[in-house]
Amino acid sequence: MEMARVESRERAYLIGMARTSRKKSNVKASLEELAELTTSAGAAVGGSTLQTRPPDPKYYIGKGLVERLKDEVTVNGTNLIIFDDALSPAQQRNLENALGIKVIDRSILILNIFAQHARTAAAKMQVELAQLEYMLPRLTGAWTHFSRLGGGIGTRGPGETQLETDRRQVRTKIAFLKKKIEKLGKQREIQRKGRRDLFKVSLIGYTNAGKSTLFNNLTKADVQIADQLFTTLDSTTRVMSQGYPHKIIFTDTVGFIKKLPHQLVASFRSTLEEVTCADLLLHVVDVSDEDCQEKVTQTDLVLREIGAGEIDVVLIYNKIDLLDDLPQLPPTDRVSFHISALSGTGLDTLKDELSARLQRFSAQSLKVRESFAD
Ligand SMILES: Nc1nc2c(ncn2[C@@H]2O[C@H](COP(=O)(O)OP(=O)(O)OP(=O)(O)O)[C@@H](O)[C@H]2O)c(=O)[nH]1
Ligand SMILES: [Mg+2]
Repeated sequence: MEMARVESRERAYLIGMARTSRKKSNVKASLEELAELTTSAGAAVGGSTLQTRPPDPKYYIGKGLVERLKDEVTVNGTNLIIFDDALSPAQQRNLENALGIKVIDRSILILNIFAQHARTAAAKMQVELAQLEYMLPRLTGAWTHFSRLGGGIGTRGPGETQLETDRRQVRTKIAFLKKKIEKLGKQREIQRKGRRDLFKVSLIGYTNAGKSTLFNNLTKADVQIADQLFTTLDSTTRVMSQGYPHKIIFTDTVGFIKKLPHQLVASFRSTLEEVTCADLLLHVVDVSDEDCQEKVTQTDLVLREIGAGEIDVVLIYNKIDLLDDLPQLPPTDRVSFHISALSGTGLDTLKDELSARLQRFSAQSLKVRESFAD
């Protein structure tokens, strides 16, 4: 049985496009990440191509490559094409008609991984909403024949249910989900009000940086950790007092990625509000990753997008146990720490910093309360 499953697995061919050759190395890194996303979603990567040219209105890629892809399909058994960039619904449809196989883009892939990893009711609702919002403008053409092209990536909802493809039903479902998510947001708001006077620290960063590992280490919680993209989708909060001068609240939450579909950012707003209400952000960075500077930049972009760009940030350079020497990183005016969340190296120094900031925060809020009392 296991054999049959592997045989029927989707075999994907990946395509990235650089408008100028200057952009090539960025696109190459992005393609490598697309390959990771593809395997995370459960498909095999059969090959990839990086084209340097302006996009073609009809197929996005050049006609020569469309011909080569036909060979990929017949000779190598490719049954899925994944683009690193967003395709217009028309381009997607033209390519699918020319090749006879499913064509998707990075956004659908990310949405699909979120759908597979959603465990809690809240995460499931938020992912489904994002998927439906993404599909709605596409339902006229390309999407409806996904059912003809079979299941797999692009058709899965949370919990492996098939997504609706009827416009009217999709609209009704969107309205229903929005209402339920709004209710959930209100509950979270009430919880947050109860913690108004406490020092709130949120762990944020690129996916797979080690946020949950650090969170577990700081709080002795038992959040799931895995070497894959988007393990954590919901936020977890713990109040700590042991080892700190006052109560402190830690929150672990969903990771960020380059080109995070904006539908996801919108529907995860209530989860991400834990981040926007924090007093301090611990920006966790995997320094063993060659591309970590670019990932810091991308994370900062998402932070600004969700309205958390003004919050105090401490950089946490994580996974130093994987390096022989401390990493050479460009100078930054932000406070930074080198740690290994896995082995615990550097955590004492980080905790001292948190204690000091907590003291200052508590002294400040005491002053504010006294001035109100006067
Ligand atoms: N060597 C080493 N590995 C680490 C360290 N911290 C985390 N990891 C590993 O990195 C992988 C990702 O860790 P997580 O804590 O799940 O990362 P995350 O940032 O929560 O990831 P998402 O929830 O998927 O966004 C796991 O395999 C961890 O064991 C570290 O300090 N050193
Ligand atoms: Mg995590």
